[in-house]
Amino acid sequence: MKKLLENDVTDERVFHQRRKILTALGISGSSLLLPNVVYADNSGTQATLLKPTPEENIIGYNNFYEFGVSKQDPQHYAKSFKTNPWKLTVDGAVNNPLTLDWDDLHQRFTTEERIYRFRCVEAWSMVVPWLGFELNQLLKLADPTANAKYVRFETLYDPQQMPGQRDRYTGGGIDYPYVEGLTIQEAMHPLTLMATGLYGKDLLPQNGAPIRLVVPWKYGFKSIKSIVKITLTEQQPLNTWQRLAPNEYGFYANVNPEVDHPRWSQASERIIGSGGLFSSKRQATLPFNGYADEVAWLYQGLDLKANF
Ligand SMILES: Nc1nc2c(c(=O)[nH]1)N[C@H]1C(S)=C(S)[C@@H](COP(=O)(O)O)O[C@H]1N2
Ligand SMILES: [Mo]
Repeated sequence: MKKLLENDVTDERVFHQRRKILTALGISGSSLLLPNVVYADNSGTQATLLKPTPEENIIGYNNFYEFGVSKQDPQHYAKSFKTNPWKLTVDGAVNNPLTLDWDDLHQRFTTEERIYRFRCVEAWSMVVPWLGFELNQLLKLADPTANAKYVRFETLYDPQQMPGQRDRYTGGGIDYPYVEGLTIQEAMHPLTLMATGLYGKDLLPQNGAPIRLVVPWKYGFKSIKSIVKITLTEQQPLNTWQRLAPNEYGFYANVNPEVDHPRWSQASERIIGSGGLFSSKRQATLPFNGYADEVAWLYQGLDLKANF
């Protein structure tokens, strides 16, 4: 990644040290602005800086069913996944359809660092120092028409490279390609990120290289990986997990400790990287994953129990 300031961060210890220094200087996460690098805490209800999950956990404990359903599969089976050259098209209800290549995705937009909580619907969580740009930058370039009510995202379909797409068993029964969707208001929200890196480096394949969505107030499955197509639509897209199990997964998927999954509680979460395999700590799950101050207004008047 060319214009990246985090290039000089060589290891995780240095990364944490630098953050400690900034804290000591009284610089809070959300107010610190360096050229092209924004440390956005954005935690809403919690003023303290978020401590990133160790890198080895973020790149070694993954959900990416195209590469297998166990948490270690993606790191193993995505090793030689080709992410450059890449093509991302933006089409549908836009005045200016686009096709972007790998260089566009890494150079055309203002890249920042955003440290976000990440909460999977399976009740585990991490804190990830993403690199990326606001999705609204890309959408503004495409210039949505008045008919653009929703944004539909699609992952690459390439069974040759993605073993999970060849086989119902290893692919978790999903009908590929993986699809996700947001309302246009959610997509334009400044917290909604297109991530191209983490921990100061380009994304690895298991985390959704070369470009993936990050919507920090929603369950992790909304944050679709390795995107090749973005389509502005008038109708609400049918997302992969809702299609597979509509009684368990909805369109909105906002993190909500008060609405349990039919098979488990969503009131608390296991903190990945907080101990050994059997000793990790738990913490209470926050409404909208801690981003309620920023995003609750998007859902005024919406029944969040019915629209899970
Ligand atoms: N294409 C695609 N995107 C995906 C998934 C997937 O299986 N395929 N899994 C989702 C789920 S359930 C989660 S929790 C996050 C995991 O992201 P991470 O592995 O980078 O932590 O990716 C999401 N995006
Ligand atoms: Mo997830």
